[in-house]
Amino acid sequence: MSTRPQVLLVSLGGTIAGVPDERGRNAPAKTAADLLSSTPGAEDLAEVRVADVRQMPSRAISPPDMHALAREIREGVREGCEGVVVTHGTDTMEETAYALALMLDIGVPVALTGAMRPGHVPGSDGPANLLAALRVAATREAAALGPVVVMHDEVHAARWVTKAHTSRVAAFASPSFGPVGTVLEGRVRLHVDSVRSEFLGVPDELSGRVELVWVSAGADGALVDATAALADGLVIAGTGGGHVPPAMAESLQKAVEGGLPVVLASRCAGGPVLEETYGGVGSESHLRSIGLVPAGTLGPLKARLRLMVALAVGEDPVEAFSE
Ligand code: DAS
Repeated sequence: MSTRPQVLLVSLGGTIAGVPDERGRNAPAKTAADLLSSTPGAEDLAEVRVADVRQMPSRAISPPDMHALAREIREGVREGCEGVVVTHGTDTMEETAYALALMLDIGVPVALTGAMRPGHVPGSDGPANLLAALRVAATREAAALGPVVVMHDEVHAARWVTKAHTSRVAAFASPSFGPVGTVLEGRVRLHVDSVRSEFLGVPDELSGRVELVWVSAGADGALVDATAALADGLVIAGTGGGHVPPAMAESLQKAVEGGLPVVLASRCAGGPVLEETYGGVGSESHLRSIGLVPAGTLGPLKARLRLMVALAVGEDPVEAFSE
C-alpha cells in the first residue's frame, strides 16, 4: 500500500499552463496532467489525482469560478484527498486564495501556485513552484494555515498575500507580516503553528455584485452614486486610515441610507482602518458614524470578497467584519 499522501491537483490555467502562440505570446493550454508530467519528482511526493476546472488567464477568473473551485476541492476531500494544490494565474491568485479561505473549512492543506515565467523560456519557475506546492500540500501541519500561496519557495497566508511586482520571479509578498513558511532543501518549514480562520460559510452560489471604489484625491461621489444604483454591496478603498474627500462622503451617506452595505478599507498596503483619530466630514470617525463597516486590517480586494460571501450566506456584514 502507498504511504504517499493523496493530493488533488486542480488546474485553472495561467502562465504555468501556458504555451506560446505563433508570435511567442503566452496563453494557457496545458492540463493538470501535463503540468504533473513536466515536474520531475512530483510523483515521489504524493499520489496525485488531477482535475481541470478552468483553462484561462487569471484576469478572467470570477467569483463564480472561485465558488466552483471550492466545490471541486470539497468533493475531492470528501473522496479522500489529504491535500490540494491549485495551479492558477498569478494576477488574481491572492483573490482566489482568500475566497477559498472564506468558503473552505476542510482541515487539509491547500496550496495555490503558478509561474511568473512561462515554461518555454529559460529559468521558468513553474516546475519548482509546483513541486514546492506539492510538498506543502503533503504536509499535514500546513492545514492549520488555511489556503496558502506557495511561490518562489515561500508560503504566504491568504489574508495577507499580494502580488507586489508585475514580472519578478519573487513577485509575492505579505506586507507587514512576511511569509508564514518556506520550502528549503526539500523541506517545508512553517514559521507559525496556525493562522486565524477566515471561514464564513458555503454559499449555494457566489454571484452577487459587490463593487470596489478606489479613492483618489479630489474624487467626488459620481462612482459611488453609479455603484449604488446597481450593486448589492460596495467596498471603499479610502486614503490613509480610511478617509474619503468630503464630496464623496455625502454620496456614501445616501447609499447607506438606501440600504447598501458599504465597507470601509484603506488603500494603504498595511495597517488598520482607524477608529477615532480624525474628525470632520470624510474622516474615519465620520464614515463609521454614518454606517460604513470598517474592514479592520483587511485590504480592499479581500474585503470585497468577504462582503460578497457574507451576503451570499446571509451573514450580517457588521458581524462578518468584526475582528
Ligand atoms: N500573470 C499571468 C500568470 O502568472 C497571467 C495570469 O494571471 O493568468 O499566470
